[in-house]
Amino acid sequence: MTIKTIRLTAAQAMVKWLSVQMTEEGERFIDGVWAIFGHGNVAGIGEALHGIGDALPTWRGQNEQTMAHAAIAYAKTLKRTRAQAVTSSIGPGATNMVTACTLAHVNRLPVLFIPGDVFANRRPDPVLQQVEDFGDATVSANDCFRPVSAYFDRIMRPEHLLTCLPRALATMTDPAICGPVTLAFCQDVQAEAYDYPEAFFEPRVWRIRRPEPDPREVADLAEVIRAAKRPVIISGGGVIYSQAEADLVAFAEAHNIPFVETQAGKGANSWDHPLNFGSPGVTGSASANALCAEADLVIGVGTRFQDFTTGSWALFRNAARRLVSINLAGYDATKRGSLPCVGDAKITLGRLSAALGDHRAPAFDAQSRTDWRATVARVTAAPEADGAGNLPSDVQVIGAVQRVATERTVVMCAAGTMPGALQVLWQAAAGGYHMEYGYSCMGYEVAGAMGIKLARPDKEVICFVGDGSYMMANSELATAVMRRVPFTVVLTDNRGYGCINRLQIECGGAEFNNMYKDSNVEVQPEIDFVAHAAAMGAHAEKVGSIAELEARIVVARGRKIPSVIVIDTDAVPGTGAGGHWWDVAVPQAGGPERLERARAHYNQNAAEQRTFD
Ligand SMILES: Cc1ncc(C[n+]2csc(CCOP(=O)(O)OP(=O)(O)O)c2C)c(N)n1
Ligand SMILES: [Mg+2]
Repeated sequence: MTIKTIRLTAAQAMVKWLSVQMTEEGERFIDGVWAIFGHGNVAGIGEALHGIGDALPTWRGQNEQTMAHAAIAYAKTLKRTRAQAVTSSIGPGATNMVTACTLAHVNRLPVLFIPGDVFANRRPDPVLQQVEDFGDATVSANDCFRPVSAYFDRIMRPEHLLTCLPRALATMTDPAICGPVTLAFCQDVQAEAYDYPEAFFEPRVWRIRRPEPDPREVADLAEVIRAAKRPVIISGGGVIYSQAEADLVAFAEAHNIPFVETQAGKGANSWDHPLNFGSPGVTGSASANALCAEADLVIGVGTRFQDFTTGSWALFRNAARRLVSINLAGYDATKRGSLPCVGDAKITLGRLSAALGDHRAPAFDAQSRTDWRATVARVTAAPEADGAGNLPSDVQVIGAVQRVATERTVVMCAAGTMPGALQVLWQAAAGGYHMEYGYSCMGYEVAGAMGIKLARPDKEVICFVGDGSYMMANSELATAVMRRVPFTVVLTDNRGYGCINRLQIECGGAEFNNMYKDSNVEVQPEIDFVAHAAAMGAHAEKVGSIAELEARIVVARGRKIPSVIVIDTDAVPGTGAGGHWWDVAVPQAGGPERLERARAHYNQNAAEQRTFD
């Protein structure tokens, strides 16, 4: 039997194969490829991408890390049903992506990383940018991707593609092990010709499966839920990835169990559902935290119980508390001694509900929820004009955006004051919240906003970014300008790393090296963010008041390019409501009295930690 083959370079084979991997909806799973070329990808992958044209589009970014951030935000917005690829040269282009790859890994999001790699044939070694390891000839800079990829491979022969590409897609579309894939592609191999079987390039549909739970685990869960007096549901990001938002509400309603939403899970259901008590944990609402503190049964659904969710395990204080965990990953389902139920959230909630029949948990007090709503209204209210010239707080900025937000609005952020403040205070419409708080990576914001808008052009994307995060990475703004991807950036300038400054104070430290005023500089900077953003072609302006901010966000809706609205804020006030202790290790010896006080506070809270059920 002769097998029909087609002669292609390995790079041509890779892009041809990627272009025919489809979703059930008939779209490419890999939407396109972000690329910055250099040696190690320009001649091989670069030529192949040019050749394939619109069948797998290529987009040029400004920085490998941030173009990967855009890819990550795209996949998160589309609930992991589609992804993008990112390719770089060898060396610094590749290692620039390691942070983004880690971010995707922590958040369990699919991205295909294709860094160029050194020559497999080793003829020209050491090539420009090659790491030379004295003791291990197989080491390259791309080994940095190994611990932060869901699947890592190095393509050292053209025929490796036959096995590694299907594995790559299998990983990215597997809901239990989903994460970034790194295919480090040796540069000589990219250019090498090979006779690939024609059948390899037949279009293939990748279905994202929904694993059934084990009926015995469902029965176990039903039994503990029946016995619980004060159960609470922790609704995590897995609820969104499983598209189980309505199922979660149906379950909560049928069995009279209130729910709280984690950072990754926030916005799965609208804030105003009567059973939605807000967010739990370090940056949680008072109503959610009261519920969690008293709960005798904590039902995690699609959550990995990150420390912000658990208040560093000091939040669930009921001595009789029991943890259960519904999760696709056995790893998460069995965490901390929880009673596991491994399965897809949507399917599992249905099975569990059937097992519970007409069981309803005892009545609970909903007053805390009403009180909390009043608190939110109070702290986010526009400031009274008192003529004193005080700067608005970040929380008042949130209030301004909230008052003009619509059902179309998606707010997003990643690091700084705003993620915590938004988790506590933002009243999210269903699907209106995008927070990268698995890795909380400064510099995700601007590029992430572009990724969200690319995934959902019908949405209004509002990006909150601090002056610090903006300074760290902003240049994809230029990409968004040239690609005509509009979103609104609300840049809160408090002249430094405000949230870390507050953390430093809380931990008993001196104010040091966070705000410019406390840093080793000759002159205090006056960074003109408006001029900076405008120089990249964005619409940029500064507003002097909360009322003006509201008005300018509305006007920005009509633009085809990003709008950057800068507002000076007061760095001192925190959220002023809600919250819970966070374990940040305080020096255990020496120091002035403020350190001693912080230490006493720390020890008191650490005593509340319960790290195993
Ligand atoms: C890449 C990265 N480096 C450092 C940190 C630690 N960090 C978290 S928030 C923050 C300061 C953020 O400052 P800014 O963006 O101005 O926000 P603000 O807190 O002032 O509102 C720092 C340094 C991080 N999360 N990510
Ligand atoms: Mg700041």
